[in-house]
Amino acid sequence: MAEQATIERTKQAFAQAFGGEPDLIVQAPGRVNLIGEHTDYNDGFVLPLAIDRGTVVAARLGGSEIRVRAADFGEDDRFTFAERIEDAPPGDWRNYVRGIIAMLVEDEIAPQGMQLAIAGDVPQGAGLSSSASLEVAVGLAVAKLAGADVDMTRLAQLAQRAENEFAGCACGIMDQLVSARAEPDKALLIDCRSLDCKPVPVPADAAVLIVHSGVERGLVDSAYNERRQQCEQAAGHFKVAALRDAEPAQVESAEDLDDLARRRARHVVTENERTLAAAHALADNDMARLGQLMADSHDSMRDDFEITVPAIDELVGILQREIGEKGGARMTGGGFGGCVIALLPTERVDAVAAAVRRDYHPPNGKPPLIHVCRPAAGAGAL
Ligand code: GAF
Repeated sequence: MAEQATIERTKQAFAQAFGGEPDLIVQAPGRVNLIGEHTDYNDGFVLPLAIDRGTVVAARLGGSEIRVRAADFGEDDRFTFAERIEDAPPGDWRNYVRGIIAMLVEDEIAPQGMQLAIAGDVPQGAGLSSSASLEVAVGLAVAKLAGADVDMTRLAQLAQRAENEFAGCACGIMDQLVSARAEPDKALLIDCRSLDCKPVPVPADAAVLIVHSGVERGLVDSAYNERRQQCEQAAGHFKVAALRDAEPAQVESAEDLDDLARRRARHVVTENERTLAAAHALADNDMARLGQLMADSHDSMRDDFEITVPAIDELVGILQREIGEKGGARMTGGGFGGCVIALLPTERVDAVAAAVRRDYHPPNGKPPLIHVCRPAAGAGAL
């Protein structure tokens, strides 16, 4: 859920760019992942939640083309889908918008003419899924303009394809699905094979603490795509459809597997087990167990999947030391920078945040950005 100021900014941008009032306004949140990293594209399990930051889209039917104003960049786009919708240069925000609209056109859910104004408040490059929230928000706005009663899981799948085909990242379904289907005060245990989503209550006295490491994620799609390929090769080695189907013992005992492939596979199969165990621990309010699982997850990302960086390892160490057995901390998201998530008792937040400000010195030389929230709602009309 985006902030009120972002909603106001979107309305103003709409009035400036197109005049008058929109027909509808929708929002879709960014996300943070409690546990289950790089498991989604292995058909495995993830446990993310929506944050209180998102993307807002104000939309109106009309005209013969699609006109878009991106308030955050002061830039525009306009196109028709009489011909194939082309992608924009790599890294351009237009790819996310064009991508999801192209997918909706393929699904025959898109009006020929419309105006969209967009603004967001998910920090970019932080690994909090600003792009998924943009895709889902635009997709929902366009589907609603078309009068389509689109299923939210289907919308998330289209948004994932937009990211794969237009933005060039071979991402899994987690970010788009949690943005579309999250529930307030709950994390979502997602089975990324069946796409079943099970809400898991986050204890009322717990807070979600997100700390930006000060390491921007930047151009990391190639490293992400490489991990995905390594997982697919390992699945091929075990002759299974996806690493979700491999057993930890099988990974350990395979004789003709090189060290790198074994470590990549070990991360995924053990992370799936940890994610299922973490959902139980969360539901039971067993914060010590959850904290241990989060610590093990971080170690596995550092040693086996090799997606952390030294500054993040240090930040996680500080958080774990301060939180003790009352919660946990780990890197969250695709890796190579971005944010760390901690779950801890609300009453401990101020002391832990003070310790982070005192002891952690981000490599960008700025004070660490710390955000505290509770799990927010998924995408919807405002
Ligand atoms: C990124 C991807 F977009 C997700 O699909 C997921 O794989 C995540 O990295 C790692 O868990 O956010």
